[in-house]
Amino acid sequence: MTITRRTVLGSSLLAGASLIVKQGPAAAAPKVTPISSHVMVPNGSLLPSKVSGGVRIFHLRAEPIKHQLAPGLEITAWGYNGSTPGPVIEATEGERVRIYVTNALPERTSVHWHGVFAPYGMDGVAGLTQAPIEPGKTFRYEFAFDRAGTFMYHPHADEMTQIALGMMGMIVVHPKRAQGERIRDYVLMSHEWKIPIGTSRPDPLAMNDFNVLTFNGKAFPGTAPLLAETGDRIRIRFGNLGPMDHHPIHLHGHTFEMVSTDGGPVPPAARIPETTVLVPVGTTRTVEFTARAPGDWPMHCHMTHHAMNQMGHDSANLIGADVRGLDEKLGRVAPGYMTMGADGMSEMAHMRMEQPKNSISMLGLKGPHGVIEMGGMFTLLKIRDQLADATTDPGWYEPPAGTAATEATAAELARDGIVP
Ligand SMILES: [Cu+2]
Repeated sequence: MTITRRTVLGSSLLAGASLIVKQGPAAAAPKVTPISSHVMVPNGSLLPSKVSGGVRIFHLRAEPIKHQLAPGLEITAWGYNGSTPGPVIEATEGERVRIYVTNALPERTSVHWHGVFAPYGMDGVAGLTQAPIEPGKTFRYEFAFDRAGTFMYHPHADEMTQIALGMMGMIVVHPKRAQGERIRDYVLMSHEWKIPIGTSRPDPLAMNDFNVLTFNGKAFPGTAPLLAETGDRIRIRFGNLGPMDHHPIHLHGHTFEMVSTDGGPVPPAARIPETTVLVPVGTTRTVEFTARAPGDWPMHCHMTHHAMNQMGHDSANLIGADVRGLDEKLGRVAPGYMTMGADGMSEMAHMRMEQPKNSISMLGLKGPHGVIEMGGMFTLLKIRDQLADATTDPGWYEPPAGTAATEATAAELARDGIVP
């Protein structure tokens, strides 16, 4: 019996750790290819693992959790190992894995390995391929990742409730032969929640009117930025296990190509340049591109309601309404009453009106030039010519003097014959 030291997977944003594991006789153990590089998971983590007898071993715990979606909004959700989405499972093509799943939920569950070619009996469909994992029980799944790619995991028992409450995660399987390319490899999982203002329990019965949209379980301004240096190759692995909505994810200032889906690689001849990639429910979409220029480039779902926080969708439409006199009249019965919305909604983000506890309606973020009136499925790709280090937010980008939009001067208007 020999004892060897191997690196275990740590959170990409935390230091890696080491673990001593016992190994069986070398002759009996299948060869395990060590993972050469790790993906980065903004606001998330990697599921720790250890290798024993040539098998990579993981342990998922399905459990109720407290989770902060954004500063000011904490929910009671269900997740894995304390988070939603659960930690990313990372392995290498050809590797055999053993994944233990402990059910600490009040109801039965199972785990389906979405897109993975697992043996039928490991497919994780409660009642069909296996008995459900009852509360308090631990099941063992074991299979080999026989192809590289980006996949997902989620329950296949009371799916509507369990997924809506936050049970899902991503799987990254690296190719056996490392490509030798230096690349910033990011994982972003989308989700949507219905959380009535002032409550903390996502509504699993919701079929529309989702009001909090997240990347890796965070709504802007809770989303951590992605970082890169000018000229870096960047890979972003998007996954979507939201209940109902597909998300067209748009990146500013760049074009990218979709290089693979959970079905496999896209042949190079079929790749087309895009600025937006549609990530339908139940799919992964992996894009690659080069960091073109410094800036704090927005990346967000282009559905406007998905880049907002807790908007009410059942109010009267006041745009363009003549509300003169209304404030005074209503002020008699409701002192301080002020009609909003007649000139647009922007003012709400700037005034940050008082609102019920535990709610983030119209929560914006103070940027370098005023309030950024975005929320939800919105984050920033911060590119600098040089970063201090791989994980520290470099602050706001200031463009070189004379290269930003500013108010036109009278001389400029006169020069170009523009009459405002
Ligand atoms: Cu969307």
